[in-house]
Amino acid sequence: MKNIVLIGFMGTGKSAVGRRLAARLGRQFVDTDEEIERVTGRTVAQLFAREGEVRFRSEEALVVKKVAARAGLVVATGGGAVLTPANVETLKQNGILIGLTTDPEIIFHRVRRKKDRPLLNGAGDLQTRIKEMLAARADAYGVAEFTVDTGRHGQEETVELIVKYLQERCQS
Ligand code: SKM
Repeated sequence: MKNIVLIGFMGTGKSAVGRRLAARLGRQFVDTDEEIERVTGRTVAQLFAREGEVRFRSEEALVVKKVAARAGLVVATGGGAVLTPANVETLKQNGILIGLTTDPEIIFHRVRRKKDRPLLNGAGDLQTRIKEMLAARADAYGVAEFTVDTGRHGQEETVELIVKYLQERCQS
């Protein structure tokens, strides 16, 4: 059984939807950011601050390989995991890539008070930063074979849309 892999920008709801989707399908849920924190004993923010993004990305690549070696999981990936083509290849080998997206304004409202997203905590206007990052990453998130806008659909509805897509995919 293939993994179901959620990809998309920070604040699109990958972890919350992933947890609900896993419960709905009776599958195990893995969040790659949480797994990195478990393995390294550091928070994502600490890893970025103390050891830099390069170290974080190498831990992320290791976790991606580990989850892809397992089957039947629902996986929520970190927002930048699919920026590395090798991660995409690895995740696709045994996984169905599902995208979550929404408008920059909605993302801004969801993430503005969070302090655990180092790439959003830099200098400058947060809304502009989100817009620029989303535009720069559009192609990377385009690898998803099915995408849901979580600004238009609530979490339960998003789960049901994904389940329906998976059922139809299975039948075709
Ligand atoms: O994986 C974390 C980390 O903060 C980097 C990131 C990104 O590049 O979009 C998203 C988060 O999930």
